[in-house]
Amino acid sequence: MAGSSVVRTAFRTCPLCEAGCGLEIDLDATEQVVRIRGDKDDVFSHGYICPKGSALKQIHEDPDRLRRPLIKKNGKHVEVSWDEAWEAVRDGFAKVIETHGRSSLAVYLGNPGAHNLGAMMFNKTVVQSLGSFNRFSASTVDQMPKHVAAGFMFGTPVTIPVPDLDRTDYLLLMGSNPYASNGSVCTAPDFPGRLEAIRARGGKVVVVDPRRTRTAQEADEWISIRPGTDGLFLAAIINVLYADGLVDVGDHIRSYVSGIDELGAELGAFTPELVESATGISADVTRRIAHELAGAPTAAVNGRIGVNAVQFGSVNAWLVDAVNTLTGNLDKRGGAMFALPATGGPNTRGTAGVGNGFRTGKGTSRVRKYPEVLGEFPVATLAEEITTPGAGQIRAFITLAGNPVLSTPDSDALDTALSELDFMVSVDIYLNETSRHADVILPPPSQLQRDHYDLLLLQFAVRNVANYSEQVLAFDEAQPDEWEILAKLGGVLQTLDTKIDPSVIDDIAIDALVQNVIKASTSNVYGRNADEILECLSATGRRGPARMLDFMLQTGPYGAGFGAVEDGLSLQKLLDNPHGVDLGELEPRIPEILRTPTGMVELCPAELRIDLVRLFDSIAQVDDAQMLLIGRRHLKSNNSWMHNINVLTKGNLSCTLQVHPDDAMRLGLSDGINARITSRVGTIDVPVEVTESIRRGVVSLPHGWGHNVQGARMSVAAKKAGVNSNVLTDSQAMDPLSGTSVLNGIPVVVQSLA
Ligand SMILES: Nc1nc2c(c(=O)[nH]1)N[C@H]1C(S)=C(S)[C@@H](COP(=O)(O)OP(=O)(O)OC[C@H]3O[C@@H](n4cnc5c(=O)[nH]c(N)nc54)[C@H](O)[C@@H]3O)O[C@H]1N2
Ligand SMILES: Nc1nc2c(c(=O)[nH]1)N[C@H]1C(S)=C(S)[C@@H](COP(=O)(O)OP(=O)(O)OC[C@H]3O[C@@H](n4cnc5c(=O)[nH]c(N)nc54)[C@H](O)[C@@H]3O)O[C@H]1N2
Ligand code: SF4
Ligand SMILES: [Mo]
Repeated sequence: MAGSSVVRTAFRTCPLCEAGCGLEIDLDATEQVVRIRGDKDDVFSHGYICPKGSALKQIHEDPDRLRRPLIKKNGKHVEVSWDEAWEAVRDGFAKVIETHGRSSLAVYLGNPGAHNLGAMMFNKTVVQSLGSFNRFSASTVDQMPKHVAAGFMFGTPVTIPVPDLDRTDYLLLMGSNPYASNGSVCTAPDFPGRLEAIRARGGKVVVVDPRRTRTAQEADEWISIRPGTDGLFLAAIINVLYADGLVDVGDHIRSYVSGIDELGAELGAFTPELVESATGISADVTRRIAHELAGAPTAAVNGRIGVNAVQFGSVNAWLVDAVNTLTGNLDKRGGAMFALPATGGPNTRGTAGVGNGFRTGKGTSRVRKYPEVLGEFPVATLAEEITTPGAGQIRAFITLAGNPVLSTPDSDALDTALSELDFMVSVDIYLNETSRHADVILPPPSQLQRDHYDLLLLQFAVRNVANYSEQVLAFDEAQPDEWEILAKLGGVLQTLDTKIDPSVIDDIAIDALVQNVIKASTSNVYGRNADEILECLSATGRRGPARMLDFMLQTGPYGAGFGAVEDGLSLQKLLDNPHGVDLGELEPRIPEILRTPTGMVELCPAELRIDLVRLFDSIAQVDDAQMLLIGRRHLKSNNSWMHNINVLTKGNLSCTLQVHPDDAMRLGLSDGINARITSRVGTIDVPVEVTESIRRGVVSLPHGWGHNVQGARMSVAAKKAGVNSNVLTDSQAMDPLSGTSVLNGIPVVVQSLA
């Protein structure tokens, strides 16, 4: 029996997705993981786990996972010592900087970094050490529209409301399939269970999606929408709220909302009748949903990938929260509320209730002149920045936990561009589709060998909690931690010297952080002595991210303030509570949370309103005969990088093109035969899966596949390679306000290859 050899049990938060489930990890006498289960005592996940969580064992043990640095020699990757790798990094950058200057350096930050304490603390060291503005990330194929909308409405890009899942009476879920994904920018372990609880307590769940997903099947109602038209549907809902006298933001925030009349005027033309042929949703249904939202005791609208990675991503994100506000549900129990994260954040610091607000376009990309958003350029512009000659052309490139060759639009073009670079470094655990282009690959330890705290996603949690996980398994010999790799990479970039010690960079960083916070009059350590605090922090023997986290917890909204607040939070308190610390239900935060210059919720900001003209014009552009491609996710897959884990990929290949039976009939397609699918930028052949669960005129393909490339080292994934859907997505198609790529609603032609 597996349990018999267990000598110790560790508790740890799963870092694989936003749910952050608590895991119970049994180890034997040789420090092998025997079994991973959901931690029943976790204060947030209560024992829930999905199949990916227990696969942390298999990821750790995967023979293909990199344990030593690789250098490309004569076109082949070979293992080298860390010293040799760092020398190659220094030499590579030195040469490019000497020839082309620092403006030729660029970085891409991938998704796993958002769930990684070391990366959250030290990615910025790399970014700031480049000396160029060429920063790209997975955000512009993901949630950037939410940051833009939140920034203009509430004053900071992370002031994003989440549906109060556990107390709401009515949930309208748009473009999200939590039964597969567990939701997103809405941290809620066991999201499906929380949806079922809404229905069990007499509430209603409505899903808007072109696919009848598992989430739609389990809901009270599925509304099938034409891809890309959610903005019109939302505009029509708002139109009804005004026309039928249903607008009431509620007494709780009435004096803090501006732009109510302006928004009504802007959307006066978007009647349900006008948009119904475009959205495919009858005017009656739109009216009914508007009335249901306004009439429910509490209600919340939530929108994710299917309404963010589309042509009106930012408008959609804005209108979702406009509906929440107009129906009286913003910042209300059971409505759309804001978390109060234990580590604090941009909306807990500074003066409560007012701030500098948000802006974009502090610079533009070199080639296409795309405006900067949150210090980044759209990843859809990356390939052209590498291939277009001229001053500032990207010649050296770093990826930090990213696989843009499979994750970003027009992948073939990016793949080719990466092969033309002078120098590339990847900090990654695999030699994969992207990192095979790297001259040097620096592998961090496995997830189980690192400590963890979800610094980012707990800002969007449906309940306030804090949980810290210690490293479960020891490092392999000579293995630096991920934060040490990042700090050193930053140091080498700055000094072009390999002798730089990460701990020196760490000391400088914590010193700067402490100096800053003791000067803030609203902080709980205002005016304290920096040396005294630094001594307290260092007395624990902790360094790196753990030490910084301790400082952030102690000076956060629940913090102990280094003795200033009795029973307050500190890292020690989290260590004493391995199942997490529950900080309670979400509480109203308006007006304190606002950081707009006016101190108001801006319901109709000029920067977002400007895109309504394009939204209106889109009605006339809808073409019923045009096939549209959308994406999807599978429970046992995680973006592009977990397909090397046999326990997850065994069984049927999930990389199929879903087609409605009527379309299949018309196009001569049937189950298992190959279809050829062509977009403006690419063509791929993929097996067909005929299913009633997809809307007519729409086809669906998951992303993150296409592992049959030369030079990668993912032996399991290569056997079930699938195809890369992003060969079809178009780098010219973007949400203009956020620079987010259009990954859903791609015009395609589908042909039978039978
Ligand atoms: N068509 C289409 N494209 C999409 C999407 C879609 O819905 N449709 N979704 C988009 C979304 S939401 C996202 S977030 C992006 C993801 O885009 P990316 O972040 O670029 O891609 P991932 O597949 O997450 O790849 C993560 C990389 O990090 C490595 N890695 C894993 N764990 C670690 C770690 O702990 N440390 C380090 N250093 N490396 C690690 C993996 O080996 C892999 O190379 O894809 C986007 N692309
Ligand atoms: N198992 C698993 N879990 C994951 C991931 C994973 O790859 N696998 N990735 C993680 C990441 S990085 C993220 S960002 C989250 C994403 O989490 P979700 O946002 O829930 O992502 P999806 O499951 O892709 O659901 C998107 C839904 O949008 C629908 N859709 C497509 N186009 C449109 C449209 O125009 N309008 C509407 N209304 N719907 C549309 C699709 O049919 C799909 O059902 O998941 C995270 N969790
Ligand atoms: S849902 Fe699965 S992958 Fe996500 S945190 Fe929980 S166990 Fe990990
Ligand atoms: Mo994502």
